[in-house]
Amino acid sequence: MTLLTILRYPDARLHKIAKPVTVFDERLKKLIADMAETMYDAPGIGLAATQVDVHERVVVIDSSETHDDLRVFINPEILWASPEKKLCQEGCLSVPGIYDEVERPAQVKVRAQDVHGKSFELSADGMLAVCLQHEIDHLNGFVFVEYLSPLKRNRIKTKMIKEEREMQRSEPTDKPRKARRGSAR
Ligand code: GNR
Ligand code: NI
Repeated sequence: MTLLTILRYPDARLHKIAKPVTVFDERLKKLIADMAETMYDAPGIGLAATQVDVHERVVVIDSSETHDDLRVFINPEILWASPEKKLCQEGCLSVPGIYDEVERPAQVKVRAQDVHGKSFELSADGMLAVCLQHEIDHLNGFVFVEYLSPLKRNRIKTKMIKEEREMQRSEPTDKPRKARRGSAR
């Protein structure tokens, strides 16, 4: 098992559109296992492959209270979304520390494939419905902050870039400090 690195907004790779999975093999199983481990470790209730820089249509979700109900969605598609909408406070592992309200359809019907390539359909409401839509957005290169106003989004972007810079500064490196001084920061 391997913990994967989660891309942080505003990384351009979060806007890549993921390609459909066509081969259901051991490599896919390993990716799913590593994504699940990364999601539980974070901890989060969902993770899209896009967030770990794998641009394939793979999603893992565990929105259960007990963290023992892993669901895997390969090539997920929204077949139906309810006209009824719901506001939910959302967060994202790619935008750590930021939470804001997003309005989405309250219920969705999704079609996806399992790890073996078998197609299934699922009707979801509550947190699972929110999470499915949030993860499918990731596969389409969309991060939840893009639903917020440009003002909020720009504030978030600036904060994330600043934090990233602070993290780089305090991170240990194999280079002597002297060699790092000249870099552009
Ligand atoms: O862990 C997560 N929590 C969450 C809370 C409200 C709405 C959506 C989510 S998904 C998020 C994990 C994540 O970033 N998935 O892409
Ligand atoms: Ni997310």
